[in-house]
Amino acid sequence: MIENWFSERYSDNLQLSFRIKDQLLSVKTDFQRIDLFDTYDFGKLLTIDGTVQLTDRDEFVYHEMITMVPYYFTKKKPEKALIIGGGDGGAAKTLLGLGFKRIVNVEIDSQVVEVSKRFFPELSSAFDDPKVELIIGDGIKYAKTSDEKFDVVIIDSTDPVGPAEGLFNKEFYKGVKNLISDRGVVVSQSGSPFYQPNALKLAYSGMKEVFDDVRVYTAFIPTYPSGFWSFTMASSGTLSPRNEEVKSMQYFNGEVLEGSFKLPQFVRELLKKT
Ligand code: AG3
Repeated sequence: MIENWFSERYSDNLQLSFRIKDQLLSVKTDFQRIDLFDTYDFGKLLTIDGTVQLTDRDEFVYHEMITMVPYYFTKKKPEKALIIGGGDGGAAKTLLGLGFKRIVNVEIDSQVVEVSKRFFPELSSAFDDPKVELIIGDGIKYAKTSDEKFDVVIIDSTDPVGPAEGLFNKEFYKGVKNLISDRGVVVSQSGSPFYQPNALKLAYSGMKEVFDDVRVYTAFIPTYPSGFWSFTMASSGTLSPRNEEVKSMQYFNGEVLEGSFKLPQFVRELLKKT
């Protein structure tokens, strides 16, 4: 019997493999390669340049954690959000559920949006909502040139190699800072502290140079390297959660909001050194 597998390589000696029923698509775009698989255990799986971006079964963890945590850290209830990356629509969809009035989503690769419309229609339906403005363009340029203000800025990028490299440095964060309203927040996915300490270091040290307060939180995302994932959040002024009842989602709840900031010692050491 022939078995088909997709593997994300973490190193020469380690990989995570999904047994697949079928490969549904493979496209080489101007920016990257996008593949879509139908897996046995995780439903549909989207990869970019061989790295797992989302699956039907566990996308909720990532999308809740990249939106719900910053939501509770703005001074007043946030209304306007900017998403950089996030072409699948998952982050926008969760923000719509929180009552945001305007969401600008800047995605560099129109093909990510197209693929998501075909294979993750529930997520990409966010782009049909009139409150969401989808811009196909370069987030770095957008951050430099826009003068709109947002309460929450979400950097939903790929790993800091290739097109996303420029989303993990001080120059970019400076641009982002100009787009944030009074006591608004920015959050970026910042990789696996275990396998990609560099991603976390880049995000943390870059934000430290630009913002007054920077905090790291983590979540359990089964299909990402090591399953242990970090997010880095920053603001001008001190970060503190609003005193407000916390919504329970599928992963996120009040305990997670608190607990996700409790970091293992090796992560604290890593941050101390940056
Ligand atoms: N963006 C973050 C994915 C990073 C995964 N890295 C990896 N598998 N090596 C996810 C996009 C979902 N909106």
